[in-house]
Parts: sequence; C-alpha cells; structure tokens
Amino acid sequence: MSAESVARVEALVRRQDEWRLSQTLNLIASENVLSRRARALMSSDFNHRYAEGHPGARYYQGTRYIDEVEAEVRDRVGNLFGCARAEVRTISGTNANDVLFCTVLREGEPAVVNPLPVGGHISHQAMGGLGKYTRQIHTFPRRPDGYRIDVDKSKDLLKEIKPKLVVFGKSLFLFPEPVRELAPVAHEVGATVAYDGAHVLGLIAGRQFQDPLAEGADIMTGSTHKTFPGPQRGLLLSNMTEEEWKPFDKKAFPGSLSNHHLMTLPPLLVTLLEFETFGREYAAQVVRNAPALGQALQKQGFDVECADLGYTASHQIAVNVTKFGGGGKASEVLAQNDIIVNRNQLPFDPPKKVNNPSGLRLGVQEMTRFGMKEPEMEETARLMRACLIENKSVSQEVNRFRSRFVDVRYCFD
Ligand code: DSN
Repeated sequence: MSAESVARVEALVRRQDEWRLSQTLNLIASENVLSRRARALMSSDFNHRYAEGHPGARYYQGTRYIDEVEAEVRDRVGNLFGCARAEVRTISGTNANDVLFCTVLREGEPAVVNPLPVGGHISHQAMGGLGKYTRQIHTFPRRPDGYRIDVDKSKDLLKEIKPKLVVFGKSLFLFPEPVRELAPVAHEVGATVAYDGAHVLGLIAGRQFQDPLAEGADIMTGSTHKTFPGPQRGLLLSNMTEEEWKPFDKKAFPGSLSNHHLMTLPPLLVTLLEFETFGREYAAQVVRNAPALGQALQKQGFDVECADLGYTASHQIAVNVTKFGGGGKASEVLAQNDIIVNRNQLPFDPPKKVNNPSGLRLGVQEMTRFGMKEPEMEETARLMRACLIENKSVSQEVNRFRSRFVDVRYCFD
C-alpha cells in the first residue's frame, strides 16, 4: 500500500510536469521556469543540510561546498545589480520584505505603499506582513488612469505624514515608478525608500526597466523566480555602508530565517551565470512581447488596459474582462482550455471584489523563455478570442501550439 501511495505521488508530479511544461500556455505573471541544467541541480545533497550564518562563519560543520556556492551567488548578484550589499538568504520576496519592514519600522510609524486594487503586493498591506509592524499604512495617490502614481499629490502626502518607510513597486506592475521624482522628498522627511522589484527583477537585471537603486531607492527587495528566471528565493539589495547594513543582516538571520532552502542555491548560481550571457536578450524580448500581446488582444476584441500608454513597459498586461463575466470566470474558462492566467483586481474595482474582479493579469516572461516572439503573441490572442469570445474549445489547438515551444531558451544547453 505505501509503495503504491508513493507511486501515486510520483505520477502526480509527472502529470504536472507534462501538463504545465509541454501542454499549457503559461501566462501567470509571477512564474517562470528553470533551465534544464539549473533544474537538474535541485535535488542534490544541499537538500539535506543546515548552513545558518554566512559562508565561512556558519553554526554548522560540513558546509564547505555550500559556502563556495553561496559566496559566489552573493558576489554575482552584487555584480549583476551593481550594488555593494546583497542579502541572498531570504527564501522569498515576502520574506525579504519582512526583513525590510522589521528593520526599518517601529510600532505605529507611518509607511506609504501601493494599495491592493492598483496592484500593491499583499505583503505591503495591513492584512499582510507590513501590518505586523504598523497600522499607519497610507497609499500613494494615483493619476486618473489608476495605474501610475500622482507625483505632485504624493509629494504633498509625504510632507504631511512624514513616513518612516516608502515602498515603491507592486504585483500588477505595468509602468516604472517615480522613484527619481519622489525619493528626494521622502529622504527630506526622514523615510527609507524601498522598491519591491519582485516582478521586474529580471527586467532590471537585463537593463530593460528602471534602475531603482540608481534612481534613489535605499533598498530593493525581490524574488528570483518571476521575470528573473531562477529558483524560488528572495533578495535584498542596497548600496548602504557596512554599518548601515548591519541591522538588515541581523534581521535576516537570526531575525527572520534560520536555514535557507539550500537546495535552491546551486540552481540560482546557474541561473545567474546564464543570465550574465543571455539576460539582456531575454529581457529585451520580454518587453517586446508584452505590448505585442496587448495590441493583438485589443485587435481580437478585448479591452486591454492602458492602450493610450502603449499597454505596458513591463512583462505584464491587464485586460478588463467584465463583459465575459469577470476575471474569476474568464480565468477558469481559459484554464479549462489550457491557457493559464490569473484573475486580478483593476484600479477601479471595489476593494472587496477579489474572487471575481474585473481583470486578468497576463505575463509573457515564461513563454518568452520557451522561445515565443511577436508572432506567437498574435496566436495566443487568437486562441484567447476563440475561447472567450467565440466560446470554442481550444485545448487541443493550444496543446499543438505549445508543443512547438517546450525547450527553455536563453541558457546553456
Ligand atoms: N502573489 C504573487 C503574484 O502573483 O504577484 C507575488 O508574490
């Protein structure tokens, strides 16, 4: 019985691999895939070990090779983002944000963030990680399009409430944030300026998006598995002095983590090595594919947000699917047809409309990794039309289309 149970688990994993890696169109904006060689290193002895502390200063013996890998990860991350400090031990973007929040804020001190309906990440909200440290959470005023921060009104807000922490960045992330414009005012009133770059990390590393640290952010957090196509981990990056960085280091370990999922370090190192060679080309194709998908969907009869702004400057587009029953319904219909997307609130949705919001959020980064370019964005839009507007069953067509794009590109074979 128990051997059969194990075989059942193995079969589930095989089916997941086959389905999502060779049959579906994957358009979830927060996901990506590892290269074959990065993935092959996922099940090493690193899985079994402990390595608290820093390379060369551990609380355990037996870490000599783990130390070598982790030290190189830290150096290469620093080089890739051109920054002096890199905390690479956090295991997710939310974990990295937790380190940020608990280092910077004392109970009751005000923070300014993007709220959920305009794409703010859940960890920046009162119900998420930030809410553990303060209830004084204010939100950036928005421009009429709903997607971009209103710079003048935000300057007034910063002067009025004098926050201790300002957090740029979000999860529905179409356009760069006004870091250059607002960081000086935030600094004047004594705030730490943070930028959550989880979604756009690969675009920043590939020089296809804003460079938050160069524009005035004191610290950037991120996750390594969205547009940056690595294993699931988190990062904090900064140009602070060693002295200024010490509290962040302590809040990482022992403050917010102990062991740090060591099995994902070798795949991260391989991804970094691959990104150094192929990253710019990949990121450039991502930012060509996303507006191409926006335009193609608009042509096929969808209401794509921000048409007058060119749809997007990132890997994402937002589509208003109210006329197809909302994002909950539309995402389910698409999933039945092997097109995987997620529902998303749009800026003018009421705050509580989370289960069937108006929108879909689509990201092109994963299918770009599998080699899709502008013509395939047109085909993707056509299949979405067939499914949602013409009510056709297209899963077999989707599977055939996808079967031409099953090898991960932008990596060493
Ligand atoms: N919730 C993830 C997203 O999909 O944006 C980020 O953590």
